[in-house]
Amino acid sequence: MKVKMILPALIEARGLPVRPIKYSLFPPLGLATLAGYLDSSDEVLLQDEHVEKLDLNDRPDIVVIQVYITSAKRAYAIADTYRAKGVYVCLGGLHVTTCPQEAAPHADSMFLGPGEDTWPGFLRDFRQGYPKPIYRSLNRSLSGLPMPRRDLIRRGSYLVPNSLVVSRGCPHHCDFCYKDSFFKDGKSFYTLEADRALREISSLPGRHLYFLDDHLFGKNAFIHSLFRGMKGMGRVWQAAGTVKSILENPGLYEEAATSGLRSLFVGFETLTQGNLAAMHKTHNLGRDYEEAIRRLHSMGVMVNASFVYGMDDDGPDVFDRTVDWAVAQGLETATFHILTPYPGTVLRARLEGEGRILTNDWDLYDTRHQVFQPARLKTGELEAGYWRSYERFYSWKNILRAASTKADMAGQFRHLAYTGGWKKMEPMWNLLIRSGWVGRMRPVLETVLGIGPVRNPGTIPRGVPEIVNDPVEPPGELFAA
Ligand code: B12
Ligand code: SF4
Repeated sequence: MKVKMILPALIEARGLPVRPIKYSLFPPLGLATLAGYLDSSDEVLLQDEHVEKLDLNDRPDIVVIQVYITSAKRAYAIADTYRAKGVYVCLGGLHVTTCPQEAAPHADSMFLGPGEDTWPGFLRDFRQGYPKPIYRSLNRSLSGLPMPRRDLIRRGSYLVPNSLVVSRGCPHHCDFCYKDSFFKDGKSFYTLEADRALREISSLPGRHLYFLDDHLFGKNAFIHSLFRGMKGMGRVWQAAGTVKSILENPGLYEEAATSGLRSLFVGFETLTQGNLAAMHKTHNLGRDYEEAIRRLHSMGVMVNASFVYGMDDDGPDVFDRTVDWAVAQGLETATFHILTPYPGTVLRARLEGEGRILTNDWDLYDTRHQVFQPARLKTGELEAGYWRSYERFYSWKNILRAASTKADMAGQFRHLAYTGGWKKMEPMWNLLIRSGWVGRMRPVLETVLGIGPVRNPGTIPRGVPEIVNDPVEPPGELFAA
C-alpha cells in the first residue's frame, strides 16, 4: 500500500522572502509517529511543506494530512486536490478535532484526538475495505507505542531533528490552552513507560534533545526514572515545565540538570494575579516567579519565558512592564503571544458569550493578531505592544543588560551567544536554510548549550551514536529563489 503523509505549511512559512528559523526547527513528529504503525511492506513518503516543495502529482492509496488551525486552508486545498483524483484522504490533528464540521467536506476519514488508538483501527478497516468516515479517540494509552519512523525525516533540513515527546497532554486546565479541547473525550495526561522513553532517547544520534511535551515534569515517578536513566548519557536537552514544578519539587530540577537540562520553557503568561485567576491558571497563582528563575539559573538552566497579552486585566502599560521585568530577571529568551481564543477552549466559549470574537479567519489565529475585543486595550494597542515587546526585549541594550545579571563570564557569554544566535541572526539562518545547511549548525547549538555553570560537562560516552555531519539534502525548489 502506498501512503503519503503531509504536514502543510502556513502561508507565512511558504511565502516570506526571509525564512524564520522556527519553521526549520522540528520535524513532523506526529506523522512520523503514525507512520510507525504501518507495515514494513507499505511504501511511505512523508513531506513537510515547511522545508520542501510538495509534489501533488502522485497517486498514492492514502493521503494523510495533519491539520493545524493556521494551515487549515492549505490542508483542505491539498485534500481536495487528491480527492478529485480519487485518492483516499485522511484528515486529523488539532484543528480537525475542534472543528470537525468544517473539515468533513474535505476528508474521506476524519480522526478526532490523538491517533494512537484510532489510526491502527482505521488501517485494519481500510485493508478490509470498510473504512469509517469518523474515528474518535477514547482509549488513551502509550503502551506498545512503536518508535516514530525517523528514517522518513530529512534530518539535515532541521536544526533540531531530535525532538521527542514522552507524554501526551498536561495535568493542568488553563482556559486558553488547546489541551482540554484536544483530549476532551478521555484521559488528558499520560506518559510512556520510562524504559520505552529511554530506548527512544538512546536511539537518537548526536547529543542534543528537545522534549516537546507540554509539561515534562508532570508525573514524578516517571520523570525520576527518566532522569536517572539519562544520567551519564552525555545529552544536552531542552523542555517545558511549570513554575509550580520548579518551586515544589526539591531535587527534581537538580536531577534534570545533572542529566543534561540546559534550558526550560516556562509559561509565566502574566504578571497579574487577576489574569491568572480569570484564566484558571491556578498553579501559577501566588507563586514567586523570581525565585523560580533564580533556582533555574543557579543550576545553569536558561529560561525561555512565555507571556500572553490581552487578558482582561491588561492595560496599555502591560507591554513595557512585562519586558522590563523579564530583562531585570536576566531571562535568556522570551516568547510573547497575543491571547488567541482557539476553537473548543473555555476562553472561546466565554468570549463568544460576551460577543467579543472579531473574526473567524483562522489564518489570523497565529498569536500575532488581535482576533477578539480586549477589555482595556484600544484597537491597535495590542498588536503594537506585542511587536514592541519583541523589539525591546531583543534590543542589544536589553540583551546586554540581561546578560550582565549572570554571575560569571561563562554565563554571560552563553547568554549572549544563545540569545544573539536566535534573534539577531535571521539573515544567517535564512541563508543556511536556503542552502540546505541548517543541520550543520547543530554542533554549534550543542556547544553553546554546554557552556557555563553546568553540572554535567556532557562528554559523549561510548554507545551513544553520534552523527557529526548529517547528509545534506539539496535545497528544495521552494527556497531556491
Ligand atoms: C513543535 C510545535 C511547533 C513547531 C513545528 C510543528 C511540527 N513540525 O509539527 C513550530 C515551531 C513550527 C510550530 C509553529 C506553530 N505553532 Co506549534 N506547536 C508545536 C508543539 C509544541 C508540539 C507538536 C508536536 O510535535 N506534538 C507531538 C505529536 C506526537 O503530536 P501531534 O503532532 O499533535 O500528532 C498527534 C495527533 O495530533 C494526531 N494526529 C495529527 N495529525 C493526524 C492525522 C491523522 C490522519 C491521524 C489519524 C491523527 C493525527 O496523532 C498524532 C499522534 O498522537 C505543539 C504543542 C503540542 N503539545 O502539541 C504546538 C502547537 C501545535 N502549536 C500551536 C501554534 C499556535 C503554532 C503557531 C501558530 C505559533 C506561531 N505563533 O507561529 C505556529 C504555526 C504552525 C503551523 N505550521 O501552522 C498550537 C496550535 C493551536 C491550534 N489550535 O491549532 C499548539 C497546540 C501550541 C499551544 N499550546 O497552543 N509549532
Ligand atoms: S499548564 Fe500549559 S500545557 Fe498545561 S493546560 Fe496550562 S497552558 Fe496548557
